[in-house]
Amino acid sequence: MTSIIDFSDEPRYTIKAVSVQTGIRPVTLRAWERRHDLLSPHRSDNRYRLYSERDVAILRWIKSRVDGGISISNAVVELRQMTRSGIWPDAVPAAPSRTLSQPKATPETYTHWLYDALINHNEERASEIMRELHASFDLITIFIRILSPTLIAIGEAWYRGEIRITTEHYASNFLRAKLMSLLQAYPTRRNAPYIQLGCAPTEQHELGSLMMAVLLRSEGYRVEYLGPDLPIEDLVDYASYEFPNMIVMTASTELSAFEMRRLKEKLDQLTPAPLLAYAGSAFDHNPKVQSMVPGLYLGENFEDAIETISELLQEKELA
Ligand code: B12
Repeated sequence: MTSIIDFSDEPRYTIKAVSVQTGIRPVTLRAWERRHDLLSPHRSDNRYRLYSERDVAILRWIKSRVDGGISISNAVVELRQMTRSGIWPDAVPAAPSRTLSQPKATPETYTHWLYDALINHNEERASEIMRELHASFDLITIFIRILSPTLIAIGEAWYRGEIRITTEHYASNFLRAKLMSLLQAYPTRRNAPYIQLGCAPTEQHELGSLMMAVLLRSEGYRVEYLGPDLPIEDLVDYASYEFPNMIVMTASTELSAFEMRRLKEKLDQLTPAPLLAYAGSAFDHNPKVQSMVPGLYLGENFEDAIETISELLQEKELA
């Protein structure tokens, strides 16, 4: 038997990859980390958690104890007592699960390939790349390390006059369609906490919001994606009979963010009032815009935002 201490402690896996390997949902992983001080995964440069082989082995061991009927707090105490006296438990063999296949290339190389396929309007190749990405990487890696840099490179090429606006539109519409079909591939859970997402009035940049909608659905939430340029009155009216638990709005310009300054006041008149949160580049690194719009700013990191949303919804449930 291999002991858990024999596994590498080099940071490697994102939370999604660990979730696939262990069968523990990301929300639960974060809750165990927060409430029981179970692990402190390394944080990458962009603040995403990275877990080691040893972390995965620890989680498998803890899960086997919990599955066996022991409470999570007792399992953690048990592990701590053992490790304190220098004994590490034997590793629990991995249960068969959906494993991601070995990627053909790094996320950076895939970014180049996708950029080339899109600026050459090569839809077949771009679709093939998307299929490979889904087979080999978790959603956070695909969104943050491949799709976002591809979009930024396209925006810069357009800004420098190297590609036409038609090409930029073609590329963002291609990615929008892929994100929509990903969103629709997840089941809609009627009984899970209900989150509506969309973009501020005049706002057309919707891909960040759409990515977040996919991530939240993959976490098991009931998610409705409402699209770009939402009129505030209509949004409030819709919320008044749909009763979402939370509304998440995005804005990339001060102007569109400013359009939302009365939204919280209006939503607070509903019973029950939904939670309101914001994100998007208008707020990122701009405290003036953050303070101008009442509501909670989620930050620019998708993983942290998911955690904040999970905490807020739990608090709301307890209230
Ligand atoms: C695609 C695109 C468009 C598309 C959008 C299509 C669509 N369906 O979304 C279209 C063609 C509509 C468009 C229009 C315009 N665009 Co444009 N666009 C882009 C481009 C190429 C990519 C944007 C994108 O989707 N990025 C991917 C997302 C994921 O990244 P992000 O938005 O930066 O978000 C980050 C964070 O804010 C956060 N985040 C975002 N959303 C959310 C949500 C949650 C919940 C959380 C937690 C986090 C989060 O995550 C991201 C990663 O950190 C950028 C280039 C660039 N450098 O970004 C230009 C860019 C943003 N656009 C720009 C401009 C100027 C415009 C126009 C004004 C052009 C014009 N003259 O008409 C219009 C504005 C329209 C409007 N009123 O909104 C400028 C903005 C400059 C500035 N800082 O003011 C950019 C930077 C291009 C450039 N180099 O000049 N655009």
